[in-house]
Amino acid sequence: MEKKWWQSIVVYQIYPRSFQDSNGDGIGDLPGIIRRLDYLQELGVGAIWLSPVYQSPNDDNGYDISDYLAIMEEFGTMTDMDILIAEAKKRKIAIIMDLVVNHSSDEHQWFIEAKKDKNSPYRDYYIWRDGTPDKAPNDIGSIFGGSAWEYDEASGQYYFHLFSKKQPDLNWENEALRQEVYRMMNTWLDKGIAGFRMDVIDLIGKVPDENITGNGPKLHDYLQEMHQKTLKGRDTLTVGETWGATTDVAKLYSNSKRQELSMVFQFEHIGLDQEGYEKWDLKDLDLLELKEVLSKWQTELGNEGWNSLFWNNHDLPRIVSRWGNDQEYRVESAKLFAILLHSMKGTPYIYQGEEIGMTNCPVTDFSEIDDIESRNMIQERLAKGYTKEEILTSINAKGRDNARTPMQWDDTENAGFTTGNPWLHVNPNYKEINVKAALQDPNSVFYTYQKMIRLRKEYDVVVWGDYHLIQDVPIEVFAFTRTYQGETWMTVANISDRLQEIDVCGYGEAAEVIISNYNRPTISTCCQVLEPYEAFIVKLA
Ligand code: TEU
Ligand code: CA
Repeated sequence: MEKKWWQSIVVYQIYPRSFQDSNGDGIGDLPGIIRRLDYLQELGVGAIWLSPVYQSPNDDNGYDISDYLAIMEEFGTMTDMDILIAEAKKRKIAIIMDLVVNHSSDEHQWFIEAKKDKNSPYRDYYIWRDGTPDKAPNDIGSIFGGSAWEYDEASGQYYFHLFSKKQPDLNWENEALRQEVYRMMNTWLDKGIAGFRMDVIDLIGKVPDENITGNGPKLHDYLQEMHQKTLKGRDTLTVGETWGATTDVAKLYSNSKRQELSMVFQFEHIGLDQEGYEKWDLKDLDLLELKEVLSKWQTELGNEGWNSLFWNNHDLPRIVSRWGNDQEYRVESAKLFAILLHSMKGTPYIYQGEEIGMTNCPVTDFSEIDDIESRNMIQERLAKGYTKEEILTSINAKGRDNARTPMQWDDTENAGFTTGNPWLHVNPNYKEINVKAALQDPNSVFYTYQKMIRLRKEYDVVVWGDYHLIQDVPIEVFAFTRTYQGETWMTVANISDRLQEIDVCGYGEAAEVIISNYNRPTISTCCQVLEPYEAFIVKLA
């Protein structure tokens, strides 16, 4: 496989609303991001994935777009966007934009026209079906709760929405719609962005009448057509958000011979602490399963695909709170997750604040909750008889606001995020956990991320090495080797707050400590006792 620039970089995800406010209105914006580019350069990232910055009524914080070629007023102007692209480029940072084309906003001109007139050419840009007010076309549910069908009285038809009713699904069967999307993508690519993160792209091939939503029959035809019309001949990074991807499906998307995408986000590990169909139903993580799932993805793509690696994004709880220990071992466990993930094969993604070990931000009252997914769930579960306490437990564990509290820059009021009133509460632990403090402390989580990014640039074994899971260790210990051109590195991570012992000298002696979150000068692969949340990488002799 031809080597690509996006195989040896690390991508940093920015949720613009929460990153840096520059004008005191309490909302992060593009000038704020520009101000922080030097920080991202110091971290060492090669690309930024920007969550949506397009014009939007913000029913789902920008994932409901009313104009794909305009910037959300609160975030700035198109000039700001051009400056961001240019300033990032100077620092060798590529800009990857979010492409949300499974649905638009109901305030998009296309939908306004479509709703107004059954005979409008835009009508078929969306998915309409006959029905009566009390009987929807079928019982497909919205991912945000309730039916996926919304009745439109004026026309006596329903329109389809897999997310909120302000996010009507686009009809990819319509040729003109597809061409509009490709034109829009080309406009952005011509501006100098380096690619797209494609929101719920596995849903665009849906066949609602047959109850098919994900992985529809024409999905890959559309992606190949998209590639021909937009990406071909450009050196882009594209990553599809694909909740339903198996390793075989991931190869369909990311085998470069098929000319679709660079890679996909797979979510198999993300579901491991969930009981049943809903993420709100919690269960403990089974570490054996985590090892099996991640190892399967490491080995099964082989040379026919490429992995993305992530613990976090704007939809997920913070990893140190979720599977680490955000109290006594916050620093150790945050570093452990960095060392573990960033020594695997694939392109790693860091979600803003992860690099300083930001934590979940628990709430005690429904009034503190902003996110539409959580708010809809509250209504649904209250109606089903759940208690307030049960609902809050789920939201504090899995709610999307956890990741969306403002970035913690320093210990001044509102964490240096804004001089005004932040749109969402700042985590009160900002006095201790913030970028300024992290940069001043050579032992901070930040420098572990910085080092892991540097290692990927400097050592081929991190990028290309073959992965091998080490089985004969305690369940709590995640250990593997990577081997490339005769060189082998071993990663060991104790995902527990108890001591563990490993004896893996069969793999070789440790010749050199590459990184250790307990700053050990030497490490043995024979009878080595591991401290709580200890993680290291050694080069084997
Ligand atoms: O997320 C897709 C998606 O399915 C999520 O709603 C997911 O089920 C949930 O958040 C799990 O926590 C993407 C975006 O990342 C998300 O922010 C958007 O709300 C959604 O698409 C609709 O555009
Ligand atoms: Ca602002």
